[in-house]
Amino acid sequence: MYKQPYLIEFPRIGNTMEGYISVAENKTLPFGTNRVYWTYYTPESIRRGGHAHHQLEQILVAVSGKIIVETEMPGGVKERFILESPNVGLYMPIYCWHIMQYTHSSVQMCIANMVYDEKDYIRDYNEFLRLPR
Ligand code: T46
Repeated sequence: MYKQPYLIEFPRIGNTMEGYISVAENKTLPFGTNRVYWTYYTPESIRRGGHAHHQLEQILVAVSGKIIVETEMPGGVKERFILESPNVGLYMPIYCWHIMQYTHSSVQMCIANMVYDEKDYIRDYNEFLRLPR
C-alpha cells in the first residue's frame, strides 16, 4: 500500500581529471519538483528530522560529507541508509518517518514535490504509530 524508500543513482558526467556534474530533471524524478532546500553545519551530536509527511515526497542527497538516514514506514519496517556519494539520493515517500545524522562538513540537499507547509508534518511519533499499516 505504501511506497518504500529507495536509493536513486543520478548520472555522473565527467571524469577524474575534470570532475563531475550530476543532474536531476523532472522527467527523470519520481515526482514533479516544487522546492529545493539544503541543510548544513549540523553538529555530529544532533539528530534532525523525527517526523513524517502526509503529502511530501523528497529526495535527500549528501552533496558533501556523509549522512546517516534511519527510516521507518507504517507497519514497522525500519531501514538505515548511508549517503556519502554526491550522485546518489534517497527517495522518501509519504508517511516515511526519518531521522538524519550528519558529519559536520556535510551538506544535505533536498528535492521536494511541494512547498513548505507545517500542516503536512507528523511530528508526534505516537500519531505516526497510529497510521494504518
Ligand atoms: C525533512 C527533512 C529531511 C522552513 O521555513 N521552510 C522549509 O522549507 C524548511 C525545510 C524548513 N523551514 C523551517 C521550519 C522550522 O522552523 O526551518 C525550521 C527547521 O525545520 P525542521 O525542524 O523541520 O528541520 P529538519 O532538518 O528536521 O527537517 C527538514 C525538513 O523540514 C523536513 O521536511 O523531511 O529536513
